[in-house]
Parts: sequence; structure tokens; C-alpha cells
Amino acid sequence: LYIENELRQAIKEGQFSLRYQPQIDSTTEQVVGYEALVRWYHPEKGFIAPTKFIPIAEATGMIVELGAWVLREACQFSARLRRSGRAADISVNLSARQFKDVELIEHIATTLKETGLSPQMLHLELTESMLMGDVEAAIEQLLEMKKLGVSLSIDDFGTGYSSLSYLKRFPVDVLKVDRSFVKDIPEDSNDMEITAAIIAMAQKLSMKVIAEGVETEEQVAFLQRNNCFIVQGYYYSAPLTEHEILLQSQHPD
Ligand code: G
Ligand code: G
Ligand code: NA
Ligand code: MN
Repeated sequence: LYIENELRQAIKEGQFSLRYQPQIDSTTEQVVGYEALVRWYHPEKGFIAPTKFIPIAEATGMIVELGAWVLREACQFSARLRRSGRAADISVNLSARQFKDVELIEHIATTLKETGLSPQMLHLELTESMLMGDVEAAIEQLLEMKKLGVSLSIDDFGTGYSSLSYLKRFPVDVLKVDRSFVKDIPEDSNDMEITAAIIAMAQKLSMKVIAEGVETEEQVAFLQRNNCFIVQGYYYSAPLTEHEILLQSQHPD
């Protein structure tokens, strides 16, 4: 209850902020999108990691309010970038609770309208486990989201329990290869096989693929050889503040 009140207070007092991690086309080294990642700087306790507070926000239902704030903030950021002539897609993580919320569709529609962001620039990231409980209900919800014109991604792909027979029924546009598979490339040959297989499967299903957690040039080269060109990770950039992004693009190189 204590942390729940703190979360509520934190939203009210503006203790949350977003960082944006660039998603790069490794063939051109151009930024094609950003993933929004929430940060909490508590006035006394300092930085609190999302892995610590997201599960609590989820369990208490506070994630609906926090998620609404994140979505609006991220859409405004992308709309501002576009107005300044540097259009880039924006990816936003959704939690299980948000995905099940009956008001989600209306909420996304309202946020798009109020921020003026084109729906096709918004990517919503879901995890396999969110889709695997009531599969039919999940497909319904995904179809409603697609009707808004947004793009859908499966995050952390390969770590959950999605059945491949369902995967082809989900109207999903992007698979994000989990960073646990990328981390030990090229030392771990199993991880290389798995990563190559995920990329090949995504292509067979006409999905795009983004590799996460890319930290080395060798990993970029491996991914390119296996037809994965969009990457995200420290090799190119950590998550950045909007200020850092604006400075960067004013001073190329
Ligand atoms: O930001 P970091 O790189 O530490 O992310 C840690 C975890 O927190 C990741 O699993 C990420 O998906 C999750 N996360 C970060 N921002 C958000 C958010 O806005 N909403 C939700 N639901 N999860 C987030
Ligand atoms: O679960 P999700 O994929 O949303 O998690 C994103 C998390 O991964 C964020 O916490 C982000 O800071 C982190 N991250 C982003 N790039 C890298 C990377 O190259 N290496 C590692 N170890 N973590 C990364
Ligand atoms: Na994510
Ligand atoms: Mn991920």
C-alpha cells in the first residue's frame, strides 16, 4: 500500500520521465524509430528501476494511469520530432493489465487524436505471455488495435510461451528478438541458431524483425548476414533524453 501511494504521488508530482532508445537501420545507420522507456527518479530514494516498480504498478492497477501518461508523453515526443522534420516511429510497452483494459482502444484513439500523431507511427509492444491466456480474446483485442491503424510488436520474443500455431493467427507486424539470444553471439552457437531461426520464421510470416540488446559490431554483422537489419542496443545507443536526441540531430557527427 505504501509503494502504491508513492506511485500515485510520483505521477502527480511528475517524478517519472521517459528515455528513448534509437532503433537503427544498420545498413544506413539511420534512426528509424525510438522505444520509450519509463524512468522514476524519487526525490529521496533516487533512481528506482522499472523492473522494481512496473510489477507493483501492475499488481495494484496503477499501471493503467502510469501507462496512460507514458503513451501520451511518447506520442507527443514523436509528434514533436515529426514537426521538426525528423520523423521517427515510436514504440511503447504495454503491460498485461493495460492490454486487458476495456477502455484501452478508446484511450489509444483519444491519445492519437489529441497529440496529432499518425497512427502508423505508433508501435505497441506486447509480450507473448499477455497473448497466451485467452487466445481468442487476445486476437479480438489485437484486431481492434489494428483497426486504429497502429503497428503491433511482440517484445522479448522467444522467452515466453507462445505457440507457433497461434503466432500466425496474431495480427502482429514486428517480432523483437529478445536480447538474451543476442547477448552471447558469436560465442554461443545455440543462440546463433535460435536467432537465425526466429528471423527466418518472422520472414515466413511476413513480419518485420528487430534485434534487441545489440552491443557489438560482430553481432550487427551476424544479424545482417541473417537478414535482420533493424537493431536496438548499446552498440548504437543507450536510451536517451529528448534533449540529447535534439542536440544530436542538430550536430550530425
Ligand atoms: O528501461 P529498462 O531498460 O530498464 O527496462 C526494464 C523493463 O521495464 C523492460 O522489460 C521494459 O519493457 C519495461 N518497461 C520500461 N518502460 C516501460 C513502460 O513504459 N511500460 C511498461 N509496461 N514496461 C516498461
Ligand atoms: O523488455 P524490454 O525489451 O522492453 O527491455 C528493454 C531493456 O533493455 C531496457 O531496460 C534497456 O535499457 C535495456 N537495453 C537496451 N539496450 C541494451 C543493450 O544493448 N544491452 C543490455 N544489456 N540492455 C539493453
Ligand atoms: Na520493450
Ligand atoms: Mn524486449
